Amino acid sequence: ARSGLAVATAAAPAAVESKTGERLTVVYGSQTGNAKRLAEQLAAQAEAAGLGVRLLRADAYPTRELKGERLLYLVVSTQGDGDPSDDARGLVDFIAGKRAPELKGVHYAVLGLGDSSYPQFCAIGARLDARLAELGATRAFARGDADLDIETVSGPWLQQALAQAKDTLKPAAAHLATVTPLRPIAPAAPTHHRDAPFAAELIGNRRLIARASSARGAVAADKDIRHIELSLEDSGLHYQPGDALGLWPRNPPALVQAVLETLQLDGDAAVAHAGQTLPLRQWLGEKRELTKLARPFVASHAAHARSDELNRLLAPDQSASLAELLSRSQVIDLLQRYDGAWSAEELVAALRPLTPRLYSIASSQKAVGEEAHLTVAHVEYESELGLRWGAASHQLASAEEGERLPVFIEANERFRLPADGSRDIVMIGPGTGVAPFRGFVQDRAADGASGRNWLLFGNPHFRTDFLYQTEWQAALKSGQLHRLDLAFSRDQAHKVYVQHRLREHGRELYDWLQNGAHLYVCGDATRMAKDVHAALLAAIAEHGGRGAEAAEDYLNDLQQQGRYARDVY
Ligand code: 2AM
Repeated sequence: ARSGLAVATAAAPAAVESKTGERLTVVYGSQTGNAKRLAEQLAAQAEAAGLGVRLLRADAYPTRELKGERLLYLVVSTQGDGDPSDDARGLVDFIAGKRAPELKGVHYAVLGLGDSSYPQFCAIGARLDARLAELGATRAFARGDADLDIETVSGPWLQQALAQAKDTLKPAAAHLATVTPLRPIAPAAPTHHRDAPFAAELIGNRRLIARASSARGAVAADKDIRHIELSLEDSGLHYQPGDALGLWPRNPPALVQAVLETLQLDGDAAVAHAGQTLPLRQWLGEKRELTKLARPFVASHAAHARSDELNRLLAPDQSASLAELLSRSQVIDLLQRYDGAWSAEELVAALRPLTPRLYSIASSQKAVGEEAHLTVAHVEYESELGLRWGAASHQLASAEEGERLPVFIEANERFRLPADGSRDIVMIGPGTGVAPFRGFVQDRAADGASGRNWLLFGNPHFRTDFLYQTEWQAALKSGQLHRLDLAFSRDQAHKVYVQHRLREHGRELYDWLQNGAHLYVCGDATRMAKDVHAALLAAIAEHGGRGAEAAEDYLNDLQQQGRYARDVY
């Protein structure tokens, strides 16, 4: 449940350093909102229990106050390959670094969030946990490492955290003066949220790029990118440009059928699990992850299939091979490749709960009213054993007008247009990363913002992959878009990416930044965002006449000011 609690930001009344003693501090680092949600929940419960609490986003945490903490809880996520969330970067560096103070007398506990299909599962939580102990702080209780089925681990951890806080701290009443109030900003919690989604009607579903059709054997666009429009009418839901839409997907019925057939299980059989009884088909279609594979299921299936090959993959020295398997396989691949018998009950218990998928919203309500638009890459490919899909993207791509889909809004406070419309913005969004920038440009146009808008977009081919081509060209013509630089990677012998365009126009980029521009990056996290980051550093070094370290300081400073924001996945 959403609390109406706001985060004490850097602008909130500063706590008096010497009086942090009888207060609980909850700090979160969150990329997609899960860590934030849990931290808010914990802070609200502690506050309801009469304890003094302050809740801070990691980048608003005054690190000089670390050594004065009595009880500190960190709720932090790990991104893909072992990186912190953008908001926790500074805090993680500080705690890991040489300037971190001795922390004798500080009690703490860490809840890590992550995705066990990556080898560096919950690495940031683990690193902070170990380092705080090294600095002399006392671990109040064991770290939790929550996987995508977050609640399994976060539930007990939060309970323990609350109990520990009650034991350690005196109620706040006697210490009111020392408490930083949690300022409510949202007057009422929205009716619809993650745990109570809105059934939104699909009102538009069109292909954005042409699939190969030409008899002349022209470039084959093997990708199916969709422009999806959903109605939020009567939902009470509102969003800001930069926010994401959460969708509770269901698995493709053909995939559920394939699992049932492979395991020779009856889809109509009633299965009871965790206090709920549903037909197996419904468990698999609506409640369990089938399109993602994680280590725990591989381990269970290794036992069910008595497979030496799978058991070998689970050995510590095989982690690279296991990671490779996890990244290119689904549950069905494992079941089909390694014969093993499962009962319906065991299967439901072993599979992870289905989790919502987030899509950056590609529209502004100032332009589209009670609609939300999405740019969706339909994941569909032929594997050795048959056709495979991504759950949410396949559901969206195959949805017909009039169908209703369970959705909610996930706010993304770190990816916001400048409050001052006269600021310039630079938007770097290759592939479907362009989505939020369509919303940005719509919003600035509706506001009559005077700042300039510069978009850098890239994709394989001009002819087939120029997403929203006519809209961008119209926006250029009408003056809503001021610069458009394109990187079609496969239209020439050598690859051209958005970061190459950044370097080519490094001088202008630097001038824009010096002039107060805000920078945004959206799209692929593992390769693109890292390469773009490096290109930004290089451009700043070259055109700002700075050394590598000074360029890094410059970019860090932009990030601190909220002028370098990323929405990468
Ligand atoms: P490629 O697939 O031709 O290599 C959207 O996916 C676009 O991003 C594609 O044109 C893709 O090019 C490109 N891309 C791939 N790797 C990238 C990287 N490291 N940095 C920037 N763009 C990249």
